[in-house]
This record gives sequence, C-alpha cells and structure tokens, in this order.
Amino acid sequence: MTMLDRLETLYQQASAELAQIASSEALADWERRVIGRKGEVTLLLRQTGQLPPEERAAFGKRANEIKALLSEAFARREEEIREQELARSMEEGQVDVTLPGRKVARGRLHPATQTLREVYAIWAEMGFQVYRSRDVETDEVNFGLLNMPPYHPARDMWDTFYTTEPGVILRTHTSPGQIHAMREYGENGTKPIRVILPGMCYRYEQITARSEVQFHQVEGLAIGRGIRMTDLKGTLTEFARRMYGAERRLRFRASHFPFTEPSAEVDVDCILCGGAGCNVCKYSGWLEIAGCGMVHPVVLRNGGYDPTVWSGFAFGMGPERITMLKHGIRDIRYFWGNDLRFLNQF
Ligand code: FA5
Repeated sequence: MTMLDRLETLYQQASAELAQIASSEALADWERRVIGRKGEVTLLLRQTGQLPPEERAAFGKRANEIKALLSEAFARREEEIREQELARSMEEGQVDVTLPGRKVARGRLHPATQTLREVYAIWAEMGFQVYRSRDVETDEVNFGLLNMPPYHPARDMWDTFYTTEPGVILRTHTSPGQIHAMREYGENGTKPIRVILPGMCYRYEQITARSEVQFHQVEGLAIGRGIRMTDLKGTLTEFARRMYGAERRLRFRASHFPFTEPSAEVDVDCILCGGAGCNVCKYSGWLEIAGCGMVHPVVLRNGGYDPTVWSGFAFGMGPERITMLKHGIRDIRYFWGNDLRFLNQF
C-alpha cells in the first residue's frame, strides 16, 4: 500500500469513526489519536521526506487537505455533541414543579402529656392551681417530714433510688411537695391552700404491666378550716366523673399512709376488661388510681399549720394508669418504650 493509499484509508476510517462518536470524552480521545500532535495524520505527514522527491508535493498537499477536513469535521462534531449533552442535562435535571411537596412528619404530644393536660384542666376548673416541686428530694422531706422518721418501717412501702450524696434521693412520690407548698403558700399557717403537684416519681421496683420505675403522679392538697373526709370523697368523685364519664364506678378502700389519717385508696372499675378481670387490674375488676386521706396532724404542723384549727385532704394519683384506662392500653411499658408505632396512635 502506498503512503497515499494509507492516508486515504485513514481519512475514510477516521471520518466514519467521528460520525459514531457520542460523548465529549470519546471525542477528545479521537482528536488525540487522529489529528493531535502525535496523531496518525501528523505522523504520516512527518514521513513525507521518505517519499521519492516527485511525489512529495502531491502527498503533502493531500495530507494537509485531509488534516484540514478532519479538523473541520471535528469542530462540527464537537459543537453537535456539546449541544446534545446540554440538552440531555437539561432534560435530566428538570424540576417538575407540579409534583406535590414531601409530607412533613408532624410531631405530637405524648399520651402521658395529653392526659396530664386534661387532668390540669379539670382540677383548674375545680379551683386547684399547679405547684411544681423538685424531682431530686432530701430523705427528710420525702419521708421524715411526712411522719416517717429514719428507720420507720413504712419507708419500705417505697423502693427508693438513692444518690451518692447522703440524704439525697429521687422522690418516690409527689407527697414531699405538700411540705414545700404549705411552707411557701401557707404564710406560716395562716392561708388556705388548693394545689395540685404534678411530676415524675422514681421507684426501684419490679417492672410489670402496671408498674414502671418512673411514672407521673399528680398530688392534690387542700388545706382550710373545717375540711372533712366527705369533702375528699366528693372532690375525687367529681374528678372521676369529669375524667372518665358519669357512668364509671368508684370505690374507696380503707388503707394506710403515715402522712394521712384516715387513709384510703381509690379504685375505678376496670374499663379494659369491663370488670371481668385482666392482667392490668390484677384480675380484680378494679384499678387503683390514687391514694388519699386527711392530712396527718404531724404533717400539718411540719407545714406550719396548727392542726387544732386547720385541716386538709391530700391525694396522689397515677396519670399513666388513667391513660391506660382511657385508651385501653394493656401495658404501662409502652409509655417510655419510644416505639413510634405506639406513639403515632395518639
Ligand atoms: C403514694 O405514692 C402516696 N404518696 C399517695 C398519697 C398521696 C396518699 C397523698 C395519701 C395522700 P402509692 O404508692 O399508692 O401512694 O401511689 C399512688 C399512685 O401512683 C398509685 O395509685 C398508682 O396510680 C401510681 N403508681 C404507684 N406506683 C406506680 C408504678 N410503679 N408505676 C405506675 N404508677 C404507679
């Protein structure tokens, strides 16, 4: 094959290849291989000197012609590919403004919080204001001032979380707030009080379907002249009526707390099983929702009141159990289990 033939073949092949190229990467590669400084056409041109002198002029002329033709073709193809790529990227990057927006996941209140707010509202209607007491308590206020001096056996009713600081514990109930409220609001035992004290309580207890190691209580305290047990029963019955509906039944069972005398526990008939018996009501048909009683004279005195003049009632209820009743929740462990499938239902 003569050099001229090789040149013509190269021209045909390179032109055909160029027409097939579809990407700018392949195009750059083609340019380097064919018309670049070390490209095939350039190399052939450099070999002109090896031809017999009479052929050199014709070959050189044709080679330069072909190089110019290929360069032009290259420039055209480059422009076409640039336009194609631009069109493709505009197509792919297109934003469809008619698509609906992504849904924002809405947070909501924890069922315990919802119940607490309901409880606050009912007590507010009945004239009780909220008093916030502390979660970290002293042994003295949690027990001592509530008529349970050190080593009193009744302390065993509350399995306590102790801290490394001697005498400092996590409150086992909201009752120590009674002492704080009386001392702060009572003005040395001269003013009546009507408060509720909501908050988290902590007990080192066996966790079961109805008992957790942390749970809310809502304490209530009313101090005045001539407050009697019938006021306590009437007030709690009215609360239950507003909270659960008029058809719910309530029972007061005699009980014992060192800080009340007399003392009682309050049960409602179990909504979950309709009184037939289930694991939440311990197969009794009744669910205990509160402890209560008339404030013990020792506690009144510790709060700054003269028990011969002043009297009062107190109660402590468990809103988690109230929520379980309202929604038919069969296990208290769902409350702090952080399972979204549970929480999303409220
Ligand atoms: C008390 O804690 C007394 N301080 C209540 C009281 C207040 C009596 C004022 C008299 C005067 P008790 O341990 O029974 O009592 O708890 C009261 C309520 O808290 C129970 O009825 C129950 O609803 C709730 N509760 C108690 N332990 C747990 C627990 N482990 N998990 C969930 N709720 C609980």
